[in-house]
Amino acid sequence: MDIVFSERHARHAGRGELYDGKLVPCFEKPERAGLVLERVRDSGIGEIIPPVAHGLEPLQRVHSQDYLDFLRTVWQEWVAIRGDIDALPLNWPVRGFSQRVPDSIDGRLGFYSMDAATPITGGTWEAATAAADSTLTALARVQSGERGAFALVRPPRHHAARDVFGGYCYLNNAAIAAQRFVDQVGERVAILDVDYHHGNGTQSIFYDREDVLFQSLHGDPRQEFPYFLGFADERGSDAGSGFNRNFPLPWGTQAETWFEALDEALREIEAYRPGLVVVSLGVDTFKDDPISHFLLDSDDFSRLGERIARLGLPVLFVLEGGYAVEEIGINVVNVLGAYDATR
Ligand code: Q9C
Ligand code: ZN
Repeated sequence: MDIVFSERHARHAGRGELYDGKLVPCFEKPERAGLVLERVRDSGIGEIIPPVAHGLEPLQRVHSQDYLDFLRTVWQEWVAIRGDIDALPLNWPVRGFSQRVPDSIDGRLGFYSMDAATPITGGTWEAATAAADSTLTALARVQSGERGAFALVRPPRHHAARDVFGGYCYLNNAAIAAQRFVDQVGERVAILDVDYHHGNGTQSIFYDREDVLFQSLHGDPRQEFPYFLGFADERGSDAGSGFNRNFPLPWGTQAETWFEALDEALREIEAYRPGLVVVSLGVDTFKDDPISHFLLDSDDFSRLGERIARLGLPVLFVLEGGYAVEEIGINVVNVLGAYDATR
């Protein structure tokens, strides 16, 4: 399997996030990608190739132009006023507020975001666009006949919506790739989101569409971030009715329960007969993940790779969360290695 990777991910290195009432070092840090890369190299599961630039057009198919302009320019404006410290939002246009885009930089940071855990730094745009290019390059490998490809990218993506950043995500690359495939190939896409957190951004982008099926297993939003989306009764709207499926699971969920939900999601994907499966591959379901509460073990990630392979469909894997830095490389390679070994 081809693995697409760019060193430019390291340009995004946030200093801090607001967590449990404190500004703490970011959990989503460059070492994550380094550790996955090291394991991928050692395992010999495939060739590591650099991304090809794809420009802004594929991003514009998923994100609004005003949001892309904001992300691209916000740092220059922020650093001129505040100096070289991370930009973090502090105010949000909640119920009863106008949805007008403010002129003030603090107002716009709040308008385009959903949490105070997702800093914008001098290298955020460069890293996020490199991740988009890597994902599109991996997609091109699958489109040219590879059975699977892996976008080894950060920052992650699945919380980013059409015009919202948050949950450590800025551009929704899984959605960008799915849309690209629909545009270029004209076949349907299924997105399987196995990150511990609900992929609220991906869900919202495709919620009213029947040509992209979204299936997500995640911590129950009654207990877990992102708190306000990811409930079982969210089944899609309009033409998209029935093409969104959430499996919210409680803290402490063990492998057995998790795999029952996975099998149901896989059955629905099989019945949908997509031309491509995009896997939002978060490994923060691991038992020792520092911010999560599921109990999967490293071997369970091999079982996941096997079951995905049994679909017999082309798969684009994109890295999402996973913060137990020692083990994330092992867990990711277990998924990919088992996928490759299962025919
Ligand atoms: N007390 C991804 O895994 N903070 N994002 C949660 C809960 C945000 C995770 C705090 C977690 C975002 C891609
Ligand atoms: Zn996550």
